[in-house]
Amino acid sequence: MVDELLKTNDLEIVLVDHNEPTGLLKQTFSSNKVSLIIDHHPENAANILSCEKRIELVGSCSSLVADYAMKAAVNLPDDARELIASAIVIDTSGFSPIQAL
Ligand SMILES: [Mn+2]
Repeated sequence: MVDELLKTNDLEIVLVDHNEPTGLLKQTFSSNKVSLIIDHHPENAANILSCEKRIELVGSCSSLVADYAMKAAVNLPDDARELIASAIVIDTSGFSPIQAL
């Protein structure tokens, strides 16, 4: 699969729930392929990625994904909506105001 992706000239990578390429992604792809970051962790000041960023320190990154999709008028299928809602409930320990990132 990585070989196929490397052949894709117009490849765009979206980082979700982290804001810097790591592991295989960092080793394999140029950072200029990252077109969007959606994350709820503090950004490393040394992060050189200059793509579009949606970084807010909220309880669940899924909230940001849902908001991004709504603003982009993306009509998510029901199973994706259910998955996002479930992740928000889990990440926020049932909407607790005190949660870990
Ligand atoms: Mn997270």
